[in-house]
Amino acid sequence: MEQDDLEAGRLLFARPCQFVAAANNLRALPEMTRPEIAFAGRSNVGKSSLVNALTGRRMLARTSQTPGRTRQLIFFNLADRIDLVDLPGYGYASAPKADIKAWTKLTRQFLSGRQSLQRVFLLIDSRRGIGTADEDVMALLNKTAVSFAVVITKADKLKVPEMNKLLENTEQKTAKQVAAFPKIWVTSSEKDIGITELRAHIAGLALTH
Ligand SMILES: Nc1nc2c(ncn2[C@@H]2O[C@H](COP(=O)(O)OP(=O)(O)OP(=O)(O)O)[C@@H](O)[C@H]2O)c(=O)[nH]1
Ligand SMILES: [Mg+2]
Repeated sequence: MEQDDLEAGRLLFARPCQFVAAANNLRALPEMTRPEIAFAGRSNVGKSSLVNALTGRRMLARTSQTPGRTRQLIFFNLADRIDLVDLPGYGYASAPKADIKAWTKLTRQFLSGRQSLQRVFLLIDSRRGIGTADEDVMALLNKTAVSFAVVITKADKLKVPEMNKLLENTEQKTAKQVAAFPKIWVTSSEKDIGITELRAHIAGLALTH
């Protein structure tokens, strides 16, 4: 990655990032004023932690050991340039059924019908790899032609050979996805791996609008 891009990422994420809205139904979604990028993935995969790591603010998005922490779509305005959207997780079996259905429906609606949505980051836990629920989400994004990129989280949990195997497997599973961005991002919010690069990539997305 070019030095200029990294610098653009650093500058963008050094600017203010503010809470805009928390939505638990379609009517509560904020107006589409800025381009948006959303963080999607299973419960507990590390979506909120990644938003915090990117923005360098530990407490911006609420994280938790308990899966199912983020129950609404949370919008953050980054530097008046782009909104970061922290989504509720999917695929957490022991959450109350009615709730999970409601989150999934709103999240699905958002992912499939939001014109301002530029890119979805689909987070995959390094210890789990791509599962059935993730494949369902990829199918939805393909169908609705929403561009997505796979982001491996918790990279600190794997040794190099394990990571290489995971990457190979992930590449195989995403190769056939037409809406998938070709590069797979490897990150650790805890150990600050890949965060600088992801910031630069997002700055690139913000610049083109
Ligand atoms: N080792 C390690 N743990 C992480 C990392 N990122 C997140 N975690 C942990 O994973 C757990 C879940 O993190 P969250 O950021 O709340 O996950 P989430 O995807 O927002 O979860 P929901 O909101 O429930 O869907 C927390 O205990 C975090 O500390 C990482 O990079 N490395
Ligand atoms: Mg969360």
